[in-house]
Amino acid sequence: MSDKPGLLLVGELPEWDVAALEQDFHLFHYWRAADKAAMLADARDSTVAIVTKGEIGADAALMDALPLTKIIACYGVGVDAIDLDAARARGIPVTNTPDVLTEEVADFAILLMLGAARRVRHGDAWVRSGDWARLGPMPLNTRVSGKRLGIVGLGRIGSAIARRAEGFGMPISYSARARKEGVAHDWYPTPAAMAPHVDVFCIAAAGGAGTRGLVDRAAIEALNPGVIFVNVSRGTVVDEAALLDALRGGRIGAAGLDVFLNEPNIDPEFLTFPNVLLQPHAASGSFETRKDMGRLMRDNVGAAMAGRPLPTRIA
Ligand code: 8YV
Repeated sequence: MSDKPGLLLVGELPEWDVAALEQDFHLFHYWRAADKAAMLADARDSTVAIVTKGEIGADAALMDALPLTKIIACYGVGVDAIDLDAARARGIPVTNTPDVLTEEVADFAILLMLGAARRVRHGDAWVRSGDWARLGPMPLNTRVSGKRLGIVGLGRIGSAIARRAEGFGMPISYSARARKEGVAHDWYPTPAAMAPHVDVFCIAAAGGAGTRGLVDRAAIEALNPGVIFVNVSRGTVVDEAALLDALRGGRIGAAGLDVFLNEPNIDPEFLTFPNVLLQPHAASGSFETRKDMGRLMRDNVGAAMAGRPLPTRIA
């Protein structure tokens, strides 16, 4: 038995974070445990920290299985998959990794807009398949610059997307519960109210109970035909059945999707649409950003162990 305190890794982390954590902790790699219950029983009397990821979270049962837990540190900004009420009830602080991924995710939203509208997948396949030489130029696609952009959720990431879109000459509107002080963009109280006024519709709202199904069937049915549809937030924010109906019906011109319900086992129908650019929840996935996220996550864990204030406590 190790004399180091235990730390449960709920999901897989890059080797540099694993190596750094191993200096101070005995790691329980929960994500690769064949017998998860046995691992929790092993970890119970020594584990003082749970490290999880945005898309995986932590539930009350996990917290109860590790009663010495002093922190749940999320490697990611979104804590919607963590049962925050359960953590609060047990006096366990929760931290996340805000700011360090904002610009990266905003870059990715622009990439999805451009990649979907300009049919980047199609162009790549056109070259590789020999269609270029055989058939000539690929079919035409859709411009992004100057088009009207609507952003669902103008938080840190939504605002960073808006800053970039200004460089593309895009008139910007946003939907949010309340108008944001000092923001000149057009405001709509709901995605459905905004939908008819935009050509590019981009979801950047935080996930969680408060935004579940926020982009509802009414919003999807109110989209302009040919709209470019992008989601870099959470699959839960969208009525996915309505989105699939709109894709099937040809109402959406192109979509760039990084997030889905039931990741990574997404609805296979998404694979059937040639005008959808699919990504595996990868918006924050550059070396640089993941290193920054890991550092911030570890700073939070270190602070919890030392009894110092937590740098980015969210609950
Ligand atoms: C993931 C994310 O956490 O920050 C978030 O909320 O969803 C992502 O950055 C990332 O994939 C790490 O697992």
